[in-house]
Amino acid sequence: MNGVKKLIGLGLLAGFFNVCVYASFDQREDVLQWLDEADSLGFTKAEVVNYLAQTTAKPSIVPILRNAPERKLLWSGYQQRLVTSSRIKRGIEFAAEHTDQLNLMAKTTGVDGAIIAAIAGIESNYGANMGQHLTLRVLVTLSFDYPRRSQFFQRQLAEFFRLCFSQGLDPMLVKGSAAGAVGMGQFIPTSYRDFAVDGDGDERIDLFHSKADNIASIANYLARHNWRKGAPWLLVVDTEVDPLWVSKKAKRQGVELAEWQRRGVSMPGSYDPEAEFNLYAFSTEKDREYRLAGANFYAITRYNHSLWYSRAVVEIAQGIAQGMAQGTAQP
Ligand SMILES: [Ca+2]
Repeated sequence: MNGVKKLIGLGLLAGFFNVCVYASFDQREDVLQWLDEADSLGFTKAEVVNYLAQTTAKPSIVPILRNAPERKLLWSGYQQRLVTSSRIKRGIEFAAEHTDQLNLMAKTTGVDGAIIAAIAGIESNYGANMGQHLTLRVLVTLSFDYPRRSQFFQRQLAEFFRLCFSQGLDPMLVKGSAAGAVGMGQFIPTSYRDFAVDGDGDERIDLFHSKADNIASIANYLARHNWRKGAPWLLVVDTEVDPLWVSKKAKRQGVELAEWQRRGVSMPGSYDPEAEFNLYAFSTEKDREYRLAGANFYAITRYNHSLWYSRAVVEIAQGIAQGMAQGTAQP
């Protein structure tokens, strides 16, 4: 941790003195060694060196990642910030605007349109804010000046070059988040490679310009993480529970619903008794709220491992679904 702090300090100093402490990326041994060992990046190595020569470090990115807000709050504070009426209202508008495609996704992948919309809402405010950081600059900084995650980000960097090459994008111009994620659903480069799909039928996968490609890609991401059509998103538990039953992290394997019921846990509605669920707790200022979550909640946690994030997606989606239902009921 001290090493990282030192690097951040040096980085800030470098920024202050107009970047004279660091050698530029194309001159650094660790960078050149990475490039030497990398499998084909699409571009020639000389081209990659040229891009690296034009890229400066952005040390301020590292603290942005380290201060993820949810570590300091209660669920209720996080909920207040993310699950807002304006986000739900915009989600209803987004769903209305893209009804045909969302319905098509529900039909072909089983993923509910409201869930797709909610993820787009949290990730990028429905595409309005897909990130203003230069992706190459972010990924190079995190690859080589953030030792704790360097392997992860070096994989993303390699994939980013391949992506730009295959999609005909200029690596110097692509923009996204402070963690190198792009598009309406904020896909990191390896997710782009593995899960992004063509939604508008032009045979290109373009998460920078095509809303249809983004919608289809979010749906595909969840489908590929075992989304189950019609299964519940998250069940409210309003009975006493044994705190030992609570899972602290998202888990795929769970306990059959019939067993939960045998333990005296009840919930509104009736569901497949053999489906597996986990119990999660969410703290508010006054108490702890309990929820049972099955396969679909788990699929959302594959998008972002945070239980809070995933519950926020569900609650925004519930608001959107409710709004959509009211909309269609009107003449
Ligand atoms: Ca397309």
